[in-house]
Amino acid sequence: ARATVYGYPRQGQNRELKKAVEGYWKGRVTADALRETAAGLRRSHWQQLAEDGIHEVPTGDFSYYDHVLDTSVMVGAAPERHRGAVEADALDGYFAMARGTQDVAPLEMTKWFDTNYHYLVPELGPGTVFTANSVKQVAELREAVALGYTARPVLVGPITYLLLAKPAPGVSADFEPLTLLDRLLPVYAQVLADLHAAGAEWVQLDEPALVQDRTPADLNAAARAYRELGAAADRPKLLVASYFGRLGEALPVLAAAPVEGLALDFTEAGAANLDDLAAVGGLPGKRLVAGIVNGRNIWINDFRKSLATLGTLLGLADRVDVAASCSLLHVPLDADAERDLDPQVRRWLAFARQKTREIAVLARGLGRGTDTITAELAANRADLASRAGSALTHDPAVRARTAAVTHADGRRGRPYAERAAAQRAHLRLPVLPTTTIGSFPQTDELRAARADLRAGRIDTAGYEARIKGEIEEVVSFQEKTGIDVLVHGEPERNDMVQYFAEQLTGYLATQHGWVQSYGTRYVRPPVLAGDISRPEPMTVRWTSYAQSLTSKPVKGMLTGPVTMLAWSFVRDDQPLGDTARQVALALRDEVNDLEAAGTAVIQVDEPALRETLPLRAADRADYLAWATEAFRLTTSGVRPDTQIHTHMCYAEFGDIVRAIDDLDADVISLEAARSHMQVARELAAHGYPRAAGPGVWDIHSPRVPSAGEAAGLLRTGLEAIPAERLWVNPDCGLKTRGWTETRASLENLVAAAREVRAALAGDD
Ligand code: THG
Ligand code: ZN
Repeated sequence: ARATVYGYPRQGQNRELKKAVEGYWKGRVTADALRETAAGLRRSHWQQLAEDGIHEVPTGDFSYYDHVLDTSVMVGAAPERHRGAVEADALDGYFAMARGTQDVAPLEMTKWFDTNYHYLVPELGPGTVFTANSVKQVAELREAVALGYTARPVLVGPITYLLLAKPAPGVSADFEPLTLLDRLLPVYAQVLADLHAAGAEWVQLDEPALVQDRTPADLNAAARAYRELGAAADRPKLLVASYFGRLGEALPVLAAAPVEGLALDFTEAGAANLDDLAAVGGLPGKRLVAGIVNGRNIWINDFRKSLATLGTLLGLADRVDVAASCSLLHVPLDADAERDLDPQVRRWLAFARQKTREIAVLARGLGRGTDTITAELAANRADLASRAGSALTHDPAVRARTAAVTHADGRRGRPYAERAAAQRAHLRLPVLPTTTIGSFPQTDELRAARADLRAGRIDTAGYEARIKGEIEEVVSFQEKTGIDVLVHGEPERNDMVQYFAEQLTGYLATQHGWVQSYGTRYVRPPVLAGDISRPEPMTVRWTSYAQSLTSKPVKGMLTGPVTMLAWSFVRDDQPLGDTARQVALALRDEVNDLEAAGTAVIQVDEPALRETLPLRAADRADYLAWATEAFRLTTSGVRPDTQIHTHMCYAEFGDIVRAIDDLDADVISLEAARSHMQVARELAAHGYPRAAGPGVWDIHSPRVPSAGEAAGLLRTGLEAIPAERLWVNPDCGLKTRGWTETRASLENLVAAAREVRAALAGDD
């Protein structure tokens, strides 16, 4: 059996790629130097893979920014507005599509399935003409071949590419990109021919879109695509890869297609693939690549379980190879770099390098017999046992507390109408109250102060003095501007998940565990490894300090349990719902402590609630049940007159509007400025009974909205939501904005609220 992977982290151990690309943007790195760095990274990645025992390395998975954008370039589908830039200079045109220019908007970015990676959405229309451009794919294959590697180019498959696309600006919203399939297939056939000529024996076509619910028309298109590509005269062998779950109804389609290989996910998410494969009679005459090492978490594999699955697969295909369940893009590079971690805990972790070694061991055990890997099996068993028996993963006090949770713990004592009356009396806010989402600009000085603290240039007292100074400025600005519900501005927080993870027992932080989020931006997700508890209050000091400076209410700010899970690497040894309940109880203590310290308004953000929605509709009810329950458990320990807010940052949420209602938050703020208050109409259409703040300032752009413009949006909001339930706020937190536009925009926002209030009073 062969060991292989579908893709590898691109950035390098010290994020050399980020530095080179951003340096190029700033004019400090030449195009040649950037290409040099990129080629050096590819070389070192292939070398690592080969050293770690991978027989067949991927090519073409490398990217300066995003592999879906690379696919758009490969099929000649640059949007009209970027054509000039692309023709003038391929590299600059590429970055113009990714980031936009002074005059031209970039492609839209959205999440890659249910991962935390974001891709650039292809824009297509009835007029789209595709042309083959295999330069990048051919060049990277040649590099690997010249270095002596057995290489397999990896492409986004034609069905997934079209299903991820959206109608170009100006094209009717009901245009279906999949109708372009017949035009796209000859282009793919040409790229395959070019790769064949360059020496590819196999080419991989990724079709993760086929693990989602698909219509019969989609499935027919997939059948047609692979019938046609399979019939091409001059082509390499084709491996169609699926990942992120079970293929379901697409499995018989691909099994019957004239392609030489199929890759399936056999981790927990794709477990049903095993029975489904047996049900279609296996893949006689085909190569099966078994994605058995989880490519999305950071835990070591269970070799015995994997070998049992692989053994079953042997009877179901012509040959069985071993891989990770998906590209290793979604995990950090090397757990051995985590020198600060307890070595005991380190043994439980597998990042990309450790996973490739696991794949190699499993391939050897499968091919040559388990007696060739006895030492590895023993070590694996010991590592798994160490994790299962650890005090970190099993805290009896946490277990007892979660077991004792009752239905009533997740319910506010009083219905919304009664709470709203109590809160009106308690808070005495004007109609159309103004507030912000929580964070204020994270200035260079603040980041420098954090770096100074880490480097020991200032002590804790010096750092905290700077934080207090910043809170004083933020509070005084809000008072002067006339905001009604204030925030402390979150200057002490590096990241809305990391900040809490660092303070909760059961979470581990990494030093170098970077994972690409989009383009040159990376996150370092904390590892939710064990039972979660909160040794002491996490935010009360700062919120109380801000409250001591003003007589207006200061809102307490927390990250909700679902987002704490979504932006972490979560444990895989218990159901997600159980983990969420532990985090919820820890956060509930924080909510209650905030209330006890005199905080009358507490916001629990859940920007990731929709992101983690399962790919298949059938799995969604279960998810939404534990997710909403965790939020309610977090927020239901307070008095009726304490006002619970939540915030989510996406404009489209039709598929979870019921769940949002179930959260039973008193106030929700949402992204809305770009969509002209569409969310307000959606909430109204659903009969949403509580208060809402559809954003009137799009903070994702430095543009300052005028008071008139914000007032116009408020009036539009009032058509859907009555005045006594409408809040006035920006779309999202302000940490990425500068102070200049923050000052101007918030002044305009308050002026807009006053103008509309006055008009409402005049109507009476
Ligand atoms: N926090 C966490 N996860 C997230 C987000 C977050 N995932 C989804 C979304 N928000 C991703 N958005 C971003 C935005 C900016 C950056 C990364 C992800 C970013 N990163 C810095 C960089 O790469 O230079 C590194 C930041 C750091 O030093 O920690 O700018 O808000 N957890
Ligand atoms: Zn937001």
